[in-house]
Amino acid sequence: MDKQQVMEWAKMLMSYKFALDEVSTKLTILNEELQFIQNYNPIEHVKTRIKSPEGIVEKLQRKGLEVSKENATAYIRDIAGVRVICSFTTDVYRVYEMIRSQGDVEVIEEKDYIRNPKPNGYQSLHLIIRIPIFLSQRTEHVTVEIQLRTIAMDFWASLEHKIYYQFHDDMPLSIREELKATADMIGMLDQRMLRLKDEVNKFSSSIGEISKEPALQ
Ligand code: 0O2
Repeated sequence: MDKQQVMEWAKMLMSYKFALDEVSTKLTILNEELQFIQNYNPIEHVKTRIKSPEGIVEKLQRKGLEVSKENATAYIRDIAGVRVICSFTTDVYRVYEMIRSQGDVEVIEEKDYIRNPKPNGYQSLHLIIRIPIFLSQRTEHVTVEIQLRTIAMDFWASLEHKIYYQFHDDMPLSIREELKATADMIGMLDQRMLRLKDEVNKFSSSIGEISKEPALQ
């Protein structure tokens, strides 16, 4: 790669970094506003990452595409990635609705692996969005992948990711089955937590207590 190409890749990655900053700010505003008006934060935490140049090259090659900046922007849609971790499944869909309804956010793809988990048990709600970033000379529209999931789903996915990297496609059947069984438990755990939260809220409203603690919404 010559100096000119290195500069072009660096400029491209900078645009993705700005897009991540935009999305992070949007999520912070939503969370802080809800904290202010409802005393409740649907978002536990947010992680962002830019795919490394090696990761982009590897994905292009895996897809059988020539390694170029143009192909990277056209075909790799998770160069900028945001992971939003919520307490409850209801929060995941609430944050999803809030993102979708922002005027400058264009949702170009959705994959609901919560309602339809992957065969290995993986659960998350994935969105590919396009948002504008305003530069000194022009406006660019940049794609960002947003993964929304609960704390429990994140726990499972992190562990599964590590295990997958040890075995790749040669994961022993017993481990695959155990992972699927634990994913089913995660699904049940999330449902029980949701019921528990509803129970707590019903109890709190029945005693009409004005609590200083944040509500479980
Ligand atoms: P990394 O290292 O997290 O970036 P595409 O990205 O469209 O070419 P695909 O499979 O159609 O590929 O996209 P999908 O299903 O939306 O998944 C993309 C990302 O979701 C993955 O990115 C993972 O982060 C996560 N993911 C998907 N399936 C699984 C899974 O079974 N287990 C875990 N732990 N994570 C998963 P990358 O680029 O594969 O990896």
